[in-house]
Amino acid sequence: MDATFVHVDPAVTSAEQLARLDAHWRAANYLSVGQIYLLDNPLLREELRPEHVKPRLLGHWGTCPGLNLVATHLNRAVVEHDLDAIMLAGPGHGGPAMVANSWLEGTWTETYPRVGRDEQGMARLFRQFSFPGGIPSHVAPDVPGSIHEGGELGYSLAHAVGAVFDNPDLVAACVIGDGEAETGPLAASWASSAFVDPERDGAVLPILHLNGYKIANPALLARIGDHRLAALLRGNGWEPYLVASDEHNDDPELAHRTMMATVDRVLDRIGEIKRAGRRDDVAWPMIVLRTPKGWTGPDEVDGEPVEGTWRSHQVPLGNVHDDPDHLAQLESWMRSYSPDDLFGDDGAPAEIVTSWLPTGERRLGANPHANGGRLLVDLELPDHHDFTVEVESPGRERSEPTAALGVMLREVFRLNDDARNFRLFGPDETASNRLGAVYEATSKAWQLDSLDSDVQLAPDGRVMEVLSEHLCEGWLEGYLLTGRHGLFSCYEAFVHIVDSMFNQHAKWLKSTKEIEWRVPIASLNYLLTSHVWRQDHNGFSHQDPGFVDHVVNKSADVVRVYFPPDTNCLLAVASQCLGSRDLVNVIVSGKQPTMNWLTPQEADLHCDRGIGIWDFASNDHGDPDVILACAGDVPTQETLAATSLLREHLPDLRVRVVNVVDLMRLQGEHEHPHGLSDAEFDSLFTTDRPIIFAYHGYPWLIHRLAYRRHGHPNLHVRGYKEEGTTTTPFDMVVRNDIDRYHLVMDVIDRVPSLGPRAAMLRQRMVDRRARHRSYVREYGDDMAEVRDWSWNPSPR
Ligand SMILES: Cc1ncc(C[n+]2csc(CCOP(=O)(O)OP(=O)(O)O)c2C)c(N)n1
Ligand SMILES: [Mg+2]
Repeated sequence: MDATFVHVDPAVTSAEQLARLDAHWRAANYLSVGQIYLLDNPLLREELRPEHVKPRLLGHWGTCPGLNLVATHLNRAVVEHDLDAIMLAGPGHGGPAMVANSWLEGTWTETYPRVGRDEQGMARLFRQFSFPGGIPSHVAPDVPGSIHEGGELGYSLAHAVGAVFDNPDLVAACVIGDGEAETGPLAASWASSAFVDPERDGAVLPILHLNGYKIANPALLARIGDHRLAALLRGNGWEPYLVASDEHNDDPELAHRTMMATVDRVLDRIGEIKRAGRRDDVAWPMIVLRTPKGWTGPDEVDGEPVEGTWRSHQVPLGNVHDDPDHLAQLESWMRSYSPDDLFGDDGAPAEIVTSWLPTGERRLGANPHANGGRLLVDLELPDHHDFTVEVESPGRERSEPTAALGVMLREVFRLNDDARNFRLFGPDETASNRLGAVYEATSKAWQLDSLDSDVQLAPDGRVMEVLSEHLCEGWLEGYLLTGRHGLFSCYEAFVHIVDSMFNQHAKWLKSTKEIEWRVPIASLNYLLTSHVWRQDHNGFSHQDPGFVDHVVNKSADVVRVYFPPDTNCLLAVASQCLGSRDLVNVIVSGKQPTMNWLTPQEADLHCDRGIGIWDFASNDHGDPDVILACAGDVPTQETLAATSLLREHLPDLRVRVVNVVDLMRLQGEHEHPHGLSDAEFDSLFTTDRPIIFAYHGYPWLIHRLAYRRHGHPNLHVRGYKEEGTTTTPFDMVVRNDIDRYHLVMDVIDRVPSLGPRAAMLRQRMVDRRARHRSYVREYGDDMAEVRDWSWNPSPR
């Protein structure tokens, strides 16, 4: 094997072919510059004057010529290889390039008819870019053909891989910035080569763009030398082919010829790999593209080198309005592309630019995979009642919620086996999260060697396990964006690793809701388990319920958060989430044996409502002295245990138990589509009685959601307050004052009528907490009265 890159001899091709490729590339470059700079005079029919230039110059030039080169050559390959292809721009700040390509192939005008393919349309194309009322500067959802905005760098390759899962004929060409390649998620993404099945999946074609620079610094991979870079890529399962512009960079012909030949070769190689089928030593081909940053732009500005340096990253000529030299340089830069040869008198692209481009849905901006909702087939869901547990009496028996969900997911896999449109993603935790029943229907995807001691690995497995939350998230997003379904199960504490990726996906969904032609896609579903309250063998590092706090910052149109209190509720909620569209659903549920509270029918009703009074636990007869509210499986158990203590010791106290499954019900109806009206909220919580709320996560969130409610001054929330360690389950709740004894104390402290009457009970609660503390230290386990507790209240 070659020690460094594979070199392919430049193609021997006709002058016409080269002229066509170069014309397309120059046209795209011209349009990219035009978008950054011009308000008017789009074809430079007049001498350029300051008033033709935008008042604020916003955009990124440096990456555009590289993206355009890739798009030009991908277009040729789509036609000549009859490819079904999409293109992802990792450096999504190169928005002008992708918009330019869309306009040239016609998809922009089809999507936005106001922006015609003529002079006036070109003026509008230029004006709209990074302009109020226009379009964003990045490859945002507004751009036809985009599934990847690339605003936050790092996710391009993971998205591309997710896109080709179960799309055997799709090629996802993915440009990766050499700066982007320094990010953790992108660095991890190279490992994806071991998860793409040559038979069942399509192919990703990574194009690592070594333009040498980021915003203000050299890029690492451009400086480590060919041997180290090639070794890194090969070690990750890729065979790197090099395409480099000539030494002086002033003759693109060599780049065109090398790119042409190399693209042909790598596509042939992909074909060979797919024909050869599964082998554990597959090295997928990829391209290392070495061209100068800001290629074809100004060579020098104000005496400083710009082309081929970091200075070309954004707007190379910044002072066009006031500096006649800058203005002249801009004009000669734009004229260097010979716009008169590229666009006709009417401003439409000339035949040489577009006559050979792909047509119809083969155009990069029209490929249906990039508007995944168009291809979305409903997930066939089993009846979740087939997996529910029987509950004869509430709070007597326990079951493992996620284990039941695992059985339901097994059936989801079976029912959708032919459609091949569902996958489960997780960082090595599917079994640990007790979802192991899925392995009865499918295995874990794995293309490498396997040993006799390995279990449930198979090249065509549909469970994706890799110890990178970034990859799980990125793959799933790519899978969803191209019209499929999935679920990400993750330890609650470590899902924070993808906080930022969630942000970006939520922003994408919010934006697409405002873009009529984007067809809704399946929701991004998180199952957060192994949660804060039950980290018995892991401790403090694993205790962090804050992802939900992060999630609720996002647009109410997009986010939903569920705390099913038991197995039957988890099944009802999961079933609903799996069938939903355009949302991010977060489900938090423990994997440990959890008390069964509701029958399947009660669970359905409760989850439909999202919040409700638990009649079986309440004795308020419509006039409570106190409301005990709860959200989350462990807080629900502590609340019910507190309720039974109150019923035993203070039988006259009228207690109402309210359980919250759908956290967004707490918000106002004008703030969230699931929000309760004030009237509903007041009837549940009253406006004047104390509310003791036991919440799964950080208590402040409940205040944040309910701060406008009439009863808010009476609301007292208990939750996780960052007290934790490796200890018993009950010790965890005691340390955070959310235990049953403390909840009883809270009630006594807040119900004015109790006062001295309950002083003795309060003291007993203090004593029980003290006894608990000494007991766990002596025996290393919870007291029997806690461990063996079940709901058995005194009669009303
Ligand atoms: C995660 C992240 N960190 C920082 C930035 C800010 N940023 C925007 S572009 C850029 C440099 C990108 O360099 P590269 O990937 O090489 O792209 P190109 O050279 O093609 O412009 C940076 C740091 C970002 N967009 N995303
Ligand atoms: Mg770069």
